[in-house]
Amino acid sequence: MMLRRLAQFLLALAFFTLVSAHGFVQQVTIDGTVYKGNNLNVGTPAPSIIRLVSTNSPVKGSTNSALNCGQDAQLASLVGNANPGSQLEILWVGGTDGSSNWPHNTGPLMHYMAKCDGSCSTYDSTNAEWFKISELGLEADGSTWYQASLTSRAPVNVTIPSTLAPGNYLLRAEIISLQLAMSAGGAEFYPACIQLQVGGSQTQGPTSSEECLFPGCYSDTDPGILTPNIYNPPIQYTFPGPPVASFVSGGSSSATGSAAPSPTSTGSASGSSQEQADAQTETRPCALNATISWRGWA
Ligand SMILES: *[C@@H]1O[C@H](CO)[C@@H](O)[C@H](O)[C@H]1NC(C)=O
Ligand SMILES: *[C@@H]1O[C@H](CO)[C@@H](O)[C@H](O)[C@H]1NC(C)=O
Ligand SMILES: [Cu+2]
Repeated sequence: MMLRRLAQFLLALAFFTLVSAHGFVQQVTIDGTVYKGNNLNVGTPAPSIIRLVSTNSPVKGSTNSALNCGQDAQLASLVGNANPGSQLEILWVGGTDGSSNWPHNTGPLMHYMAKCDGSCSTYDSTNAEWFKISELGLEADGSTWYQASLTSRAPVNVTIPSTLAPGNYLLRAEIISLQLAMSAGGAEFYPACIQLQVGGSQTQGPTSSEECLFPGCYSDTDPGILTPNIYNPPIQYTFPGPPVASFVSGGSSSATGSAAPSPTSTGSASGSSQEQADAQTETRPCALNATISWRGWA
């Protein structure tokens, strides 16, 4: 058993030293309209609705200012048009140009929105009041994370709340990867901000108790961020941050996924030991130079 895992580790090491280990949002589709983002390190970015980050590396630590919109996130020059009920598909890719796929498979996908003061193309989101519109954790089998489907290039689906009042909004997409989250500070945060203008004539929004700041919404010891038992089924996962805002009803559910309105998702089924081994193999990339990762293999 140990030898097999060692072999898998060495294979993963060989593979992942060739490709970059983390990723970023490369494209957003709103009701079928494609909005391309920029690849990383491109020099002068092309006009986009996606705020460009400086690196594909994760944000570490719940008080990190980059938790807001990502590492060194720059204002983008465009805004995307959306409406209440609009369907967004967010494409996360690996590396710096999308030639590889998203590498991680363990942890939640969450989406927040915040009102911009004026156009989101000029809005400094440091003090933005974020409210949660969706959270995706484990699929119905209780052991596969929605995040795992990103490793085969599935987009993340999110719906603009069907009763949201019109205005300028940032959409903050976030992946948390938990493969190193057995110790405080180990969780990897990948935030990304998308600039929108929401039309329509709806009237609703969050209450102030449903809003928080980034950093501010999380703590390094939240049960969904410090997760020592994340590979021990049955997995009991508690999403960090505020609950999905109460005005967001069924509107946050996509056809395939479900935005669990409750803060906890419980898995009862335990995957086969091969699935578990595969899952752990795939989590190696970010563990490469973290010696603590060996604890799980010994
Ligand atoms: C988003 O929807 C597509 C199409 O139904 C599906 O293939 C994909 O798996 C979904 N993404 C996630 C992360 O569930
Ligand atoms: C490896 O460690 C260095 C220095 O601590 C860090 O900057 C880098 O992001 C780490 N790489 C990975 C893949 O975790
Ligand atoms: Cu990574």
